[in-house]
Amino acid sequence: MTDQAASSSRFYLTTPIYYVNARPHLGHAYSTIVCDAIARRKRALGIDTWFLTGTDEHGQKIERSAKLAGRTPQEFATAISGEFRALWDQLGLTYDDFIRTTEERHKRSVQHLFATLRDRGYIYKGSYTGQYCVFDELYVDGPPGTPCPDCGRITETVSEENYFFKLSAFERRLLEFYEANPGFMQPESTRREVISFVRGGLKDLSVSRTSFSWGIPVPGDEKHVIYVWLDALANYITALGYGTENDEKFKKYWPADIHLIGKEISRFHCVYWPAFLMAAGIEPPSSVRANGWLLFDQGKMSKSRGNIVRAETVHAVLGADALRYFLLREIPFGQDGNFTFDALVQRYNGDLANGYGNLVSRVVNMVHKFFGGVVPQINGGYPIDEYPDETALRIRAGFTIEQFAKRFDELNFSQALESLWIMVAETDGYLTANAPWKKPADRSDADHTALQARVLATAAEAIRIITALVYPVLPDAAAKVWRQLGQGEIADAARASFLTHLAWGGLKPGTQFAEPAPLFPRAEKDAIERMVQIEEENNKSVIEAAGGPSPAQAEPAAAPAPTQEPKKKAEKKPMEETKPTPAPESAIPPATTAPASAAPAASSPTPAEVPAQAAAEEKQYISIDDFAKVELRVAQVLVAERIPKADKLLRLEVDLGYEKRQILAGIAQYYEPEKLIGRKIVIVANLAPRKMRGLESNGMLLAASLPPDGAPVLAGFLEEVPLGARLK
Ligand code: ME8
Repeated sequence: MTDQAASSSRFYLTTPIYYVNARPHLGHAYSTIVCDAIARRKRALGIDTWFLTGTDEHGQKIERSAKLAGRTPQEFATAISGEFRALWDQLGLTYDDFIRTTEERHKRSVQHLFATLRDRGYIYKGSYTGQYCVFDELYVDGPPGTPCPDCGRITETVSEENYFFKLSAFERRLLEFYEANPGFMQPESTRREVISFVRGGLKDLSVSRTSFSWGIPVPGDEKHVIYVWLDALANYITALGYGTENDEKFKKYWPADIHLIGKEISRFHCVYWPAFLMAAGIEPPSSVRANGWLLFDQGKMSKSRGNIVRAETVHAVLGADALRYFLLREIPFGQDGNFTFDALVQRYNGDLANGYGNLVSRVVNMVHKFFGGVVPQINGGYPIDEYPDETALRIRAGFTIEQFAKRFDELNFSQALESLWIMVAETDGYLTANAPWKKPADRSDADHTALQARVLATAAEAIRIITALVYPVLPDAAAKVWRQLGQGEIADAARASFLTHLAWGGLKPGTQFAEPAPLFPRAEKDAIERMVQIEEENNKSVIEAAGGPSPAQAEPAAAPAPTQEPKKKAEKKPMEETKPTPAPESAIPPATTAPASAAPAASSPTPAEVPAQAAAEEKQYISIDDFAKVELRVAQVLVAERIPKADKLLRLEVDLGYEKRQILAGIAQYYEPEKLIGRKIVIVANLAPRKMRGLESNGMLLAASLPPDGAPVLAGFLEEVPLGARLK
């Protein structure tokens, strides 16, 4: 984007649409906040801006999460989607539209896209047998048991009749497109990765599924549902009314200027999406920009790792602006960045409370004290030569306006803010050097008043410029300062495109200041403790609502094993001392906190009931020797099949490394047999053999049991483990 886009009259930007399998966390907030800051600046530059966000609600992953939570997929999706939207509203994010992929407008438009692709000869029917990662909703090349290249989880075997998209036909066109549009993908690491993926050769892509039904039916062949990524990516045009009579927005805003995404979904956005669009005869987006990962305790913040922090927590203690400032200032956009409460509070106190906030308060208070709150006229009276800093400040302002714009528009937010804070520091230094609060004995009263007028009017003007520039990042604080400076509502100024004519000299003498009001009260030592405590309590309530802690239930039917995340030993973080057991990925809020539209399943225990049940069960301890009698070992599923006339049982053949066994397991209602093949599980290896339905079972597998109906979730491992390894 940068200059070109900034000078065009319309701007369309999007966030990823978030999966509704878990509640929003700071990682989701990060991408959405970045978009909000961009959108605010564009609008204040007089650019007709459309900012889209939403939720991705179809697919196997959501279907399974809903089942585990004892809800219908629609109920489940509505509850979590409502949480995303409520959070964006709480944080004051100014999205123009929020799309849900379960909405009729989206479904119709996706079906139109599918039909268009088929009519244009890019979709054909075939059959797919291969591996699939449910967690990433990704087709993976390789034999059964192959781990997903993105998340490392063991893939499932899928064998289905599918519709295929002729992705292979786009290899050359995509490479030519990347070449002709060097700004299409950023950062550079993403660009290189995507190009090498395409150069490696593209196979046709399966774009429908038949083994489950939670999706948009293929038009004319309703036993197929459309592949969730085709469904999801299409949101960027369906929300604009593509393929409907009401497509003015599509005509006006497409192609998107920026699809802002997390780096892990670059392939979908830089390969599949432009190929789908080219095939449909639609122009690809202008750019895809990938943010890096927000890390916490050295790992990617994600619910399945149990290392999340919620935006609500920071909002409750320090406010939304503090969170926005930290994310944009601390993390160079495109790189991974650590989130720590320590660093957050340090930035808050250093840059906001003691920096900008203190500067504003000093100047506004002095204008009140010395000039009755009215901006004084700067008039001769006191020789300007003695205050060369004043000229320097004016030059600094001009330079900052330019540099901030350039850096911000390149999405280099961190350096943009760094340059702005140089101006904060210089304005502070200018005040201190001229000390308008102190009259030296050898200065006349008239000279001193002239100095005060000059220095305070100059500093206030510098603050006005800083505030206008920082508005997209600190909208709440900027609104307060704008009022204090007697400038009225900053939102009105933004609507009147105030950033297009931002220049030194806008603060007129005679302007009446409003009363000073605190901006960023200093965060005391307990701020960190309070945030940690809020997180702890939240996690506790999520776990209780889900039926008690159960570490093995991170997400449905997938052995969690993220491989590409840093494995460094985590430093001792404030969260660590008290970090609770990770809440399940599928955990959704108790009905009391869910939107009214999401009725709880009738049989779900209420949050109050669950702990009560637990307390009722009397604690019975076993000794370590008792535990040692149970031989728990790692095994891999080689064969899995249903048993005739036993609808709950599966027959498994598992490999313990040193021997193979047959085990019967009552999980047939929850796991498709073919999807278990290749998975590593945990079994009780020394359980006495017993016969069921005429077959001998030599062991028992371990699974968490979820309320309300005891749905099992198989235990698994994050790291690679050899077969037969003993659990102790
Ligand atoms: O991938 N650090 O949805 P999702 C930075 N539905 N950003 C993070 C993050 C972290 N730790 N965690 C999440 C999907 N994000 C699909 C997208 S789009 C057509 C479909 C942000 O719920 C980041 O933007 O897994 C990432 O790409 C997105 O949330 C993933 O959200």
